Amino acid sequence: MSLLFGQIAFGQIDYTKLIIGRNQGTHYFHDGDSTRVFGFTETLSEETKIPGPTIEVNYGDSVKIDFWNVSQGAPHTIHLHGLDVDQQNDGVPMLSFEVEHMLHGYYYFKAPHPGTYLYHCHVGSTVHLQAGMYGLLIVRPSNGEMNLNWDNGESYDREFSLLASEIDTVWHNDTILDHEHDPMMPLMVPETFNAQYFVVNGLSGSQLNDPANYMYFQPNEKVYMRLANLGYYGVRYIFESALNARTVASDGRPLPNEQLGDTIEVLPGERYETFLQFGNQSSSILTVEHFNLNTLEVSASQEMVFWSSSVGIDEISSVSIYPNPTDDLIYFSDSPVDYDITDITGKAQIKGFSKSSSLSRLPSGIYLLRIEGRTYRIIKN
Ligand SMILES: [Cu+2]
Repeated sequence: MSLLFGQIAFGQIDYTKLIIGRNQGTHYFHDGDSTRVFGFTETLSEETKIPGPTIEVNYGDSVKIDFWNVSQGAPHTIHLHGLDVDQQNDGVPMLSFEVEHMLHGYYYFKAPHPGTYLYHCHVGSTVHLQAGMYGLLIVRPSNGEMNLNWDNGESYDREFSLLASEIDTVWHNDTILDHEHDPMMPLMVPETFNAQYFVVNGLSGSQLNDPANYMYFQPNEKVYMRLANLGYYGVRYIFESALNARTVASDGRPLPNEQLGDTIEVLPGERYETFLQFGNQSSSILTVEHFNLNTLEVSASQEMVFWSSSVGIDEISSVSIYPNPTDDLIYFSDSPVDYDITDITGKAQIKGFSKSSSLSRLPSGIYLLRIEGRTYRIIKN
């Protein structure tokens, strides 16, 4: 009767999610460098990515996370950050259980308030987390409705989730990652955490404003942003004021009063939920700053791009614009034509009537060239 006992103890399970723990992943940075990472995947064939898969559940559901640790070496856990779960299911090794190599561990919880949460491994505390074992957990309304923030809440057309963190590759060498595991002994790790890479959804530098990673929207859409930080730096998400950013929830709870403001500061472990209202703009820039929590100095300021799907971009290869990416001079026509070059916010940079143009005075970045009613993308090195 033990099976029956189990069903009574946990009640009916509405949703089971398999999460696999791995310790042999490779993360590639924008500058071509790479580093070893730990991480979570949903299938055995998948590459380990930072962050791990987003776990999505419905408010009120009884959820079982089936955590399968296929990695060699130290055990792992899943700590559900911000969820009200009991201690046995909280994934803090000293207070619940650890999952050894090739074993399954099961975490049970009833999905609390709709909102944005985090999960991460809690072994070696900071070591496995920064090695890459973390991801987002979203609790949707009770009927599972997408495009609604909570039961009887506010609807939206589209949502984007951004999870900021950092990577200090010194912490990723094999000696630290392949540590002997003794829960009573502190790990020998570097005294400082000096990130070389500041990431959002695992992307850094030019990866953040690569068209493949644009956040695409349609004109006049209302967009819901889930803004999270699971690094060791503070993070500021800075929207253009035209989007009228309106923050309505923090750490999985509606705010008593919505906060108007373009800058949303998110400290480690925090989450905010923010509405944006798009109009007819073709694009908008989101600036993401990581700042040192001791000195408050900004360590990285990077840009992400919202791009209107209604603005088609012709591929550069369809006309003879060369070289691209370009350092300086581009040629785009056999005979002089009217052209204008703007940055991706639409701000005019260069205008003229010519067969070619020099970009030498522009900083490196992405620009748009318009000739004869068509738009082309130029990437300046
Ligand atoms: Cu771990």
